[in-house]
Amino acid sequence: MRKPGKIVIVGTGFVGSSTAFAIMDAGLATELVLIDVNRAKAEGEAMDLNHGISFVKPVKIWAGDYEDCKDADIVIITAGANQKPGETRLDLTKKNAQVTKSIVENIIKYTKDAILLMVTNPVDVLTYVVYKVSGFPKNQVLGSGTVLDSSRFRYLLAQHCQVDVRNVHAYILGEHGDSEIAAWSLTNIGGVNFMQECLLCGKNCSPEVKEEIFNKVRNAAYEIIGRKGATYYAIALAVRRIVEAIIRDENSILPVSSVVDDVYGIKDVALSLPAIVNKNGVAKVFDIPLTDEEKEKLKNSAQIIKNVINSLDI
Ligand code: 6V0
Repeated sequence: MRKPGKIVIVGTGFVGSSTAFAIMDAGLATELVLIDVNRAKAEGEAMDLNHGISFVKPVKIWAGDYEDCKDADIVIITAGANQKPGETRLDLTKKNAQVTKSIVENIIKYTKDAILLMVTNPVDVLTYVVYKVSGFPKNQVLGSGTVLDSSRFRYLLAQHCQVDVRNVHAYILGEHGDSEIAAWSLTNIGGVNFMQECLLCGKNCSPEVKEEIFNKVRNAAYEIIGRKGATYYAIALAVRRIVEAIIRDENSILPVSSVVDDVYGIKDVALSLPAIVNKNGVAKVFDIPLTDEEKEKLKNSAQIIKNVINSLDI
């Protein structure tokens, strides 16, 4: 098992600082470096976290610079603008693509070995930008993808069925955004395929109920942003989960975003599919058995991301 290592977080806003807190609390790092263009913000977050250090496993936390990416196991990028009310994730693209490009150019001056984990939105497009700008192998670049969306999906299904969320296995795939798809055919509760028969009530949910659950997943970020201005706790826990899978070499199956090599004809684009995550990053992307309708929706989602990538000057 890899030892808890050095983790760098670039961007210490809501998402970056919540992620730092989650990683610190989980004892996943021995060194945690915070970098932000607003140096005072990174320093303030480091001070605040350090004051709780006596309550967690030993970890050194400091506000650093890109030189600190040397020897890092993982560099997490959460820097950039966030979604404003009414703004789609894709609206953010041009702004955040330039920010991402300059950050990655700085990171790769100091490391060729770190796993680069993208969180900034639109996460699939920017995961691709990280891949292109870094020149790193595909396995070494991933995005948080639909790990968060899948957690929202599992939570809502668990609520609907009144069952422990840990017994619900379900994936949101494709874009982390408006074109994402619910892979209903893969959904199972307690080992029973949800589409055949619900383990709990013995019936099938109507298409209307399923559509309502999926709409709540897809619109979750808009709903939260409309109320509190940003989302950060659940994404921080999703990132912590990905980091854990890497640091502990878990071979966990997570729907992270990565640049895929010909899945249903989809290639040269980053999007989420169930993948094995371990110390090497994305070890394997699964060619999962979807229905024809789900495949078409996945291809559509890939095309939407690709169109945005093609419109960028990177
Ligand atoms: P925020 O609170 O505005 O923080 C962004 C931080 O980035 C600020 O502290 C900035 O100073 C810093 N920053 C900006 N430019 C640079 C730069 N060039 N170098 C270093 N630091 C820089 O935003 P918040 O933390 O709420 O969101 C960050 C990103 O995460 C946004 O793009 C969100 O849309 C995205 N999210 C992604 C999610 C996902 O599931 N992938 C979920 C929630 C938010």
